[in-house]
Amino acid sequence: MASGIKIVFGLLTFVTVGMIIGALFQLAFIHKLEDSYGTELPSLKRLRSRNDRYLPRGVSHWTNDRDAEILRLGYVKPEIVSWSPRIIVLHNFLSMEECDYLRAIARPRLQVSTVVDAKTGKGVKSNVRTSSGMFLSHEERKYPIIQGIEKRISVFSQVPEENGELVQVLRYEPSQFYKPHHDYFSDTFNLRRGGQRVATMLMYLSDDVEGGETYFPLAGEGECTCGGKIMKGISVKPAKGDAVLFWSMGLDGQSDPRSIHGGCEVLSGEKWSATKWMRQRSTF
Ligand code: PD2
Ligand code: ZN
Repeated sequence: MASGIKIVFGLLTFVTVGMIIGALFQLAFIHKLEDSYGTELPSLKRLRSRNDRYLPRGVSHWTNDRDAEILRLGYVKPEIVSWSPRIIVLHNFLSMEECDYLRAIARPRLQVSTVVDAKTGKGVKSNVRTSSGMFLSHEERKYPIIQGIEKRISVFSQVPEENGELVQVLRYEPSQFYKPHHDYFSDTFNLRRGGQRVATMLMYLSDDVEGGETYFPLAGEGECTCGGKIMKGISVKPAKGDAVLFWSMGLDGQSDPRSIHGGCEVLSGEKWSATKWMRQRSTF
């Protein structure tokens, strides 16, 4: 009888110890998995290691978080609007602070806007465009906040920073507009330094504007609104922080006449925008 009890006890002890050892092994296995994947799913880890072949060993895309901050990764949302002409809207491209900053430094220096005279290449006043504007200076280009914006423009457009002209800030009051035009030059004077304009990043700095859309009459097949009117083409509504990037050159390397665009009449509120034109070569 006593030996029967001993056998049962022995078996119970064996099973219990076995279960404890099994549980410890399982815990160790889970720990090992967590350590090797971090918090990522296995599929994400595989994807990351595939991308990491472009980086030196041991360097992560996210090691330098300052880059992610400058580029506003995770905030900027691209929306392709048209392939020909090439137009893409980058939602949340600028922070609210960046918009307010650009408006604040521009406001005291605004002057009646001009257009480029095709014969002389000089800026002249015209009823083609009735806004006020100013250009940031070379000195202001060195300010960290401006450098951040310029870097973001160059990364999203893949046009080097040095190919960019100085940023122009514009203000449109009610009834003001910019008639449809091409951003590429028709004169030879302006081609001398930097070559032709290839792309434009147009950033919206204010909200609560009625009208003031950026209008592309030769884009798309449908209709859109422009300054309260229904028109053929595509228009982009100004929304504070959004930007529209469009290309003045087609994939054939030629100036694209379909890139013709304008700023529709502002019906109410104030529209503020900032333009960065990008050239074929360095403008320095
Ligand atoms: O500010 C605008 O909406 C606008 C529209 C068309 C600006 C430009 N063109 C430009 O600066 O080229
Ligand atoms: Zn333009």
